[in-house]
Amino acid sequence: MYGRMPPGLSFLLGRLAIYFAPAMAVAVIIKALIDVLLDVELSNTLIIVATLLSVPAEYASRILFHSWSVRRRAASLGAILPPRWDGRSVGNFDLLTDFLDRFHRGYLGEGPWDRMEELGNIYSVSLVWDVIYFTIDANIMKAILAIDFPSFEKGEKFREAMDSVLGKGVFNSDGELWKFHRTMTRPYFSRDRISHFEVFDRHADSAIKKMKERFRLGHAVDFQDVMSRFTLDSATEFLFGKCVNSLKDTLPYSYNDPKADKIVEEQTVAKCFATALAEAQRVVSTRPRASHAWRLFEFWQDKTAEPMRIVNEFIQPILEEAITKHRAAMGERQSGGNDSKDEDGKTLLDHLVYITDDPAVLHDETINILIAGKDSTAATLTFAVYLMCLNPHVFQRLRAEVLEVVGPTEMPTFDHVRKMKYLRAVINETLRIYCPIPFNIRVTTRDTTLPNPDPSAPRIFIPKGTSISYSVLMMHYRKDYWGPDALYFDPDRWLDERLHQYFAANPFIFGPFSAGPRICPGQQFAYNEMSFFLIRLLQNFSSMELDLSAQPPDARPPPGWAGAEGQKGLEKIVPKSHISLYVHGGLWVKMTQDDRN
Ligand code: HEM
Ligand SMILES: *[C@@H]1O[C@H](CO)[C@@H](O)[C@H](O)[C@H]1NC(C)=O
Ligand SMILES: *[C@@H]1O[C@H](CO)[C@@H](O)[C@H](O)[C@H]1NC(C)=O
Ligand SMILES: CC(=O)N[C@H]1CO[C@H](CO)[C@@H](O)[C@@H]1O
Repeated sequence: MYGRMPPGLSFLLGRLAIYFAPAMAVAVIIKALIDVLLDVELSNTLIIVATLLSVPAEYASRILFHSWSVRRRAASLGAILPPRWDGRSVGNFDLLTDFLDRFHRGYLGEGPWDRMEELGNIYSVSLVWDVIYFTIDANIMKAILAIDFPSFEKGEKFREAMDSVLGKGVFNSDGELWKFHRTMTRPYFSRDRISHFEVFDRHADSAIKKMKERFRLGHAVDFQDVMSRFTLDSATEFLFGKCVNSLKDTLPYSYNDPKADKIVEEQTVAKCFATALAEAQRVVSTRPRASHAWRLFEFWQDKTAEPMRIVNEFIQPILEEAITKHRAAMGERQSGGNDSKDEDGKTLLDHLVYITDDPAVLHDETINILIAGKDSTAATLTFAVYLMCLNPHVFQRLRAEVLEVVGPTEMPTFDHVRKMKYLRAVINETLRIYCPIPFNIRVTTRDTTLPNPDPSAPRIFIPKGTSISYSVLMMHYRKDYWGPDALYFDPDRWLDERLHQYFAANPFIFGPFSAGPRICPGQQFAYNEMSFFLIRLLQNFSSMELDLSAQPPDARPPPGWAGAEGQKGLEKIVPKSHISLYVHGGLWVKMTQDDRN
């Protein structure tokens, strides 16, 4: 529909067609009828003014009719509407600008999420006449993601905003198409992929080596940047069988490092690829905030076009090679050759070429999984190290477990990982406090009802076509779910009596990997990758600390945060989110090498 025309132009023309064309057509017909029947000539100006006025009038009556119809449909299902948040200005523009402003300047979740105590854990707000529900209720999320799954989809708005990057892959499709992609990628995730550890090891070693070189000369390292490279290199190797080798490039120096000025950064393939991929993701993640109107901000040019050109320059030859190789192998097999049985060594691409040789499908599928898996894993590792820097006793205790279970130099195995209870607790607690995908959204495919947080009250109505935004992060901070210390980092809550009291009693209060049919298929993969890396890191380093002087001045927490309850009051960095969470300006750290390594 939006073909090759500049996005903004096609958007405007489309809207004009929707709003003005029918009114114009009716006006022309009426004018013609009056001309013929009454023989009266109406002035063209009158017709045009009437047409223009009819548009807002029609829009307003449509809204009135809609809200009447919603109340009637709710009543027919015996359901009620949720509490409503009303701003002070027409269309609630004041709320919208406040939300956007606090999204940029405030702490995680500030804006739409901080009136839950007052309004209840679900409410609706009409932003520029578009009704959105917001919720942090575990039972409602369970309904959206699992119990009433068919009534919710990612929706057209999200899909269109993401289309130029994610295309039609599993992360970005709904309905039958989603099912097709999900089935197609399943074999890749369900396999017990022990051999992954060898790939992790190679890349973990490059990452640690790079950091050691810097620490030895007294420089700070942006750990977030290193993790982004580690997950990029691992993911490209798993998906394509071809690593971009971003860990081979020089690491950046901090802004205050005398070396920072002297380094001329070379534009390697890896750097261009990583930068382009990040830029494309940044662009699409900001689009939904402007609803359909994002196209106005990219009026003449799709801002993902250039970054995606660079990304594709890397991926396309790999896909073509895989297709060619597969065709040759098929030919060989027919002429009596043999089939490689080396399942564990297969990349995702190797699996996919058996199902399809459509380059577009292969492209979208691999890009989707790359994007779905890379940043959230890197974020968890980054925030785990950040939290260990803030809580040295956690670092020491985890290191003791590493040395006890794995030993100072042994290669970590899957069995080791399984035995390491404290490691799992640290990872879970990191995922709870800094949920890597903090906010998410679904759209209803039909009228339906949601459980009321107050079980004695009627269910809550949500009409077809309504967006519902849910925050797993904010759910993780609820004291009624997690206890009075919900806002504080404490891995022990996964090991002591609190486990049974809270999480074990209601597992839906913890949802970093989502739930239901669209639950993250990479969960086990991610736990393995993160566990492996953390074990290697703690074998190699005996202490770690933040280097706050290296943190860029515009990336430090505002003084107003100090003393606030929970992690906000303890923050030494500024956490932000695009699709996934990240540390604004990077996480600058220093670590001490273990003598044995
Ligand atoms: C700590 C790491 C990770 C976290 C927190 C995480 C979280 C999530 C979440 C919340 C979703 C649901 C998104 C939604 O439905 O809107 C998801 C979906 C997905 N994740 Fe992960 N993920 C992680 C790692 C990975 C890895 C390593 C991979 C791949 C190797 C992966 C592949 C996927 C895919 C393909 C989907 C889409 C599934 C679908 O829509 O059916 N994830 N992930
Ligand atoms: C079968 O394939 C393997 C791996 O490619 C190769 O080492 C082996 O020699 C092949 N065997 C035959 C009979 O072609
Ligand atoms: C960590 O969370 C997962 C769910 O993601 C759960 O299955 C597991 O039991 C938790 N681990 C610990 C140590 O509590
Ligand atoms: C880069 C580096 O020095 N990595 C080391 C980390 O620790 C393990 C376990 O002793 C070594 O095998 C690695 O060489």
